[in-house]
Amino acid sequence: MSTDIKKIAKELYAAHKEAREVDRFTAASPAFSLAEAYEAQRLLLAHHLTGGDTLVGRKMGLTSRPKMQQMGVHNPIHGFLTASMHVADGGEVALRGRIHPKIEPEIAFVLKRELGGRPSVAEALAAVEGVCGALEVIDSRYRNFEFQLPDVVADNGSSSAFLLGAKLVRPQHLDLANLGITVEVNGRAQLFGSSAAILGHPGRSLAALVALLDEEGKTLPAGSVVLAGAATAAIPLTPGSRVRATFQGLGSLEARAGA
Ligand code: OOG
Ligand code: MG
Repeated sequence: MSTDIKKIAKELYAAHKEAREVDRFTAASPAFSLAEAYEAQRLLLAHHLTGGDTLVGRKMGLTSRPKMQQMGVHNPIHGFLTASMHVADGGEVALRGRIHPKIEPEIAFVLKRELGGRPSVAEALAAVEGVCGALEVIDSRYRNFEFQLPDVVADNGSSSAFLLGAKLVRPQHLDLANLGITVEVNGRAQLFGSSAAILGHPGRSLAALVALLDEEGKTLPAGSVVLAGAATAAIPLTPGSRVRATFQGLGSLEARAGA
């Protein structure tokens, strides 16, 4: 029996809308494949767009060892970012409407021109307008954040919201291969990391994303925002907490969790 991709996308969209967890699909359908999962993700995006949202970029996930170890899944994946997922720097991330949100520091790229094909890291970075620090809120729609690779791909890489730092810096003005990152919660340092954790260099994540999209016959349009993947494990977003991420050369940004 083949997997019902349409049903999976519909269930994940409903789980997102209603902030309710579902069981991972690979439990009931062990044959659910990665190719089917990306198809389900495309259908999930179509549900969001039909609901009035717009596509503003892409995210990479599981590009660092801390994340792979935390989640028990060991291959980079990608997902989409929509306009309604964006929260302003310093803004509130509502906990109502989310299931079990976590937050993680990311490096983001903003493209000045379209990127397609299979670029080298240098070619990919040449299309970048600027780099900024970012935070991603992830909120797996799966019970206990438990999934296998096809499940998390279908669920848009657990993505829920993202915040971008105000300081946009040209990539050539940064030592992107080793930017220090600190995350403080309510003023206390909780996580330390380096951009080196992201495939050795976040530019590799960008180039890998473009190559993965090329396999689907897609490109990254000018203006796209790309999250390269978290450099550290994610931490639970607790009610009323303030999470501040500081990036060497890129300043800091802050998210406030709602009640
Ligand atoms: C999967 C999403 C991973 C990242 O930055 O590695 C991700 C998860 O942890 O639920 O966004
Ligand atoms: Mg992430």
